Amino acid sequence: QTVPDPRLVCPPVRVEDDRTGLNIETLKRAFLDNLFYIQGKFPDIATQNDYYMALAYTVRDRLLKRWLKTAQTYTEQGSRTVCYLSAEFLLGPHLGKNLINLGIYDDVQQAMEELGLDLETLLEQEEEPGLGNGGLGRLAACYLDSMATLEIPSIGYGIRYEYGIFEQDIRDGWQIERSDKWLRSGYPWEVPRPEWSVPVKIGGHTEQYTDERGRFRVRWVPHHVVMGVPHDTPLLGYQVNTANTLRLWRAEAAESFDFDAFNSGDYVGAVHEKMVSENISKVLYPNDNISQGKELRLLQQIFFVSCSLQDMIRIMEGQKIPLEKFHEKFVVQMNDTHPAIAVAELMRLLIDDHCMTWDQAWGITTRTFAYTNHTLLPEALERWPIALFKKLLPRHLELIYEINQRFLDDVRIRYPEQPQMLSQMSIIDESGERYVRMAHLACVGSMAINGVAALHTELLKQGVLHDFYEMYPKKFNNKTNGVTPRRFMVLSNPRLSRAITERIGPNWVKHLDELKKLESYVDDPNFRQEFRQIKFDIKQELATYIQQNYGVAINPNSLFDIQAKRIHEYKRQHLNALYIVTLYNRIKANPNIEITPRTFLFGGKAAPGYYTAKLIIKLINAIGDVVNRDPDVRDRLKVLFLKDYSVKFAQRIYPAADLSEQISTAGKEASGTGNMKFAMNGALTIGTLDGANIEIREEVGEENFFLFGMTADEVYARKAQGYNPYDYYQSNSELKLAIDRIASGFFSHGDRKLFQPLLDTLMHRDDYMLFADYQAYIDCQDYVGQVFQDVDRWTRMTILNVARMGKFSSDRAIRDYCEDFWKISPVPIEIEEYSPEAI
Ligand code: GL7
Repeated sequence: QTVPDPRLVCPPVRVEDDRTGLNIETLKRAFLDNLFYIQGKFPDIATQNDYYMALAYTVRDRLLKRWLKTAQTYTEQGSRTVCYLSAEFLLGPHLGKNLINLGIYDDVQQAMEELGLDLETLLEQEEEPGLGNGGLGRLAACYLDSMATLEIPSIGYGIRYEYGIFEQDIRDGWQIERSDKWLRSGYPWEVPRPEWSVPVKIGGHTEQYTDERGRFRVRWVPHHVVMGVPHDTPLLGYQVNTANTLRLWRAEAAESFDFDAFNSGDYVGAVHEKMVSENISKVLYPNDNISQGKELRLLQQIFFVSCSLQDMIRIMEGQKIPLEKFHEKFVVQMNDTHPAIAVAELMRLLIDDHCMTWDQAWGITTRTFAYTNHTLLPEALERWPIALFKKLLPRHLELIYEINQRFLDDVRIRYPEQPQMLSQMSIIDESGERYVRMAHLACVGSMAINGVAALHTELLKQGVLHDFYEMYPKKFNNKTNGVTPRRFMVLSNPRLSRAITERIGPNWVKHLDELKKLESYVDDPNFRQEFRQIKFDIKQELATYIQQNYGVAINPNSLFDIQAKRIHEYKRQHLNALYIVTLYNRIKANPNIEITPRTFLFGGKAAPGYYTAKLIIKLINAIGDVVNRDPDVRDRLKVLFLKDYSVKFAQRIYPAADLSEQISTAGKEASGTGNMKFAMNGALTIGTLDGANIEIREEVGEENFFLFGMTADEVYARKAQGYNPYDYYQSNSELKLAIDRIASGFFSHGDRKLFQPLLDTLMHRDDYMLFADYQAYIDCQDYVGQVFQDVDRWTRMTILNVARMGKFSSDRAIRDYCEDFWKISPVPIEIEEYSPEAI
């Protein structure tokens, strides 16, 4: 270790220092200072965005000491670290979360007030980095929050997409996509680290050679090289000093490779090459649960995986840990198969670049990786055509062939009498055009394989990964998903959180199981009254927002029935729509019918190329247009599609819900995490026995959950018998009436063709079995309406839901990962000047 020049050693930072101090006066001074020196504005011409930026920098300053200290501690201790590899991180806004985690939310609110500013307005300014599609990307963000809070050394590795998930607008009832410009007004939360850039090879060919020590080696001569530039964001835990790093890679052209063109005078050609390289991190693929198999997507995967693994090797070198200990220093968790190429890339780095033998490299690799599967949907399983692989990753393909050959030798020994096992389990699909099956590569290369809810893990073992389960039963385990209560309760629902803390103290925020203590308040009239009042006030605020932004008046006393998630046929937003049409038909048949007033709210994006999902959005809007205007309906029904659903908007939605729609076809939703966020905020769930719904119901009690529909086994059995949706249509008069009303053009200005594709699919295929579940859903919804009238009963149910959600904290999930196979324990971070309590 070199001794630093004493003149360059930082003086100890004082508590009242403008960059670290946490009292209100210091915060104000720091804020004004940043407004002047960073935004370059006097207050009289500053915009709300300038104020937001000044505040963001004020808060960022207060993270830095913790962040650097965290990294330094890990380096000094050589701490074992989780590397969470994910193509998506759906972070949501940082400012509010950082204020909560630093414990300065109220003080900053007051500081802003004293400056004549409104913290809420400033929080609204933040454009969230929408670097994910839905549940999978948000889960990664919740897990990083929990790892920091639990003081677990971790690095999140991903891609710094210039364009995140598109912005959704609705025009004439249709979804319109607009590009997302999250970097437009500046992004204060990251620090670029160009000095740690790494090269990534693409294309070309391989050559064999014998090295100076007479060893047989392979050299990869790439077609070109792309540079990955790390952009780091500190992620502070809740009331701890730990601030872990999210490291996102941005693609840049390697300087050297355009020189030839440049020197020969083709300046524009050289710049063109640069653009092509930079395309890699340009845009997030906007598909949720669908694999499109595009070349650029494979490039994105190898790009961030290679950068990340090279970065890990650099970190080990910096800490002087020999590379043989890679699997002791790091556990690499693969979030789905998007990073599964890592198995081949680590082999390549260890063998080709670091001269290890095959067996040594394979020993390390298979002790390093763990794979989380997030879906059973066949259209989401990634496979890449061999030809594409060979073109972009010729060396990886060779390595995968070798991995596969050795693996199939094991299969042959294990199943000498069953030759079909070879083709079934092979990493290469040879049934037609040849493909690399990424899930098989992930399974062979990992020490642990997990599903994301109990049912999902069971179905994996019985279904898609059955052969791997037979062969490696000990690798398989379940890790039911969780969500962070810091963002989805404390930040998004401060009033509920305060009411809870007043009763049971503040510890529940870090130990969500303590919510159990609320059960003793379930009959307390004060608490019940307060609980109801909070829900009502939040509903009223949402009603005001809707009035202002959509010009639709909604009744805050009505039942707020909300389905907010990506639009997908398996999630069955159109089943929900069929109930709305059914209610409407009942009103039209009998205008004085007694029904519980309801407001149906939808939110969620459809993949731009998913036509049926877009048609479902149009259908919901079309129904809303008619129902919301029909005088017969009075204020009993309102239907609204809320545009551009995002993490930021979700935080407003969950607290306002009475009823949470979790109505996927059983066996299709791996877990769901919105289901947890709604229930934590006192919504009751109407749901199928799918994903984590099953475990939520187990926890809250079956009497506090509205269950309907077929089980996953019944779904398979019904399909096997030969399912004919048309029979249901003909024999169920309310279903027929609902379908016929849509088909008649009633909701589409007489256009009978508009919804026909959707209706045809339902009547003749109905892959997601809406018709089979229709009656059970209608009955259950009618029952929900009745129970809602019984205010005492409903309140009791909602309190018990909140009280029993402890299991669904992402802290519990992360502890399980740590204990089960990550084998990592907390590393507390000490900061000289303050104790965590003082934060
Ligand atoms: C998903 C599942 O669909 C969802 O049920 C699950 O909660 C989430 C996180 O585990 O992962 N799988 C998937 O491909 N996407 C998901 O949201 C996009």
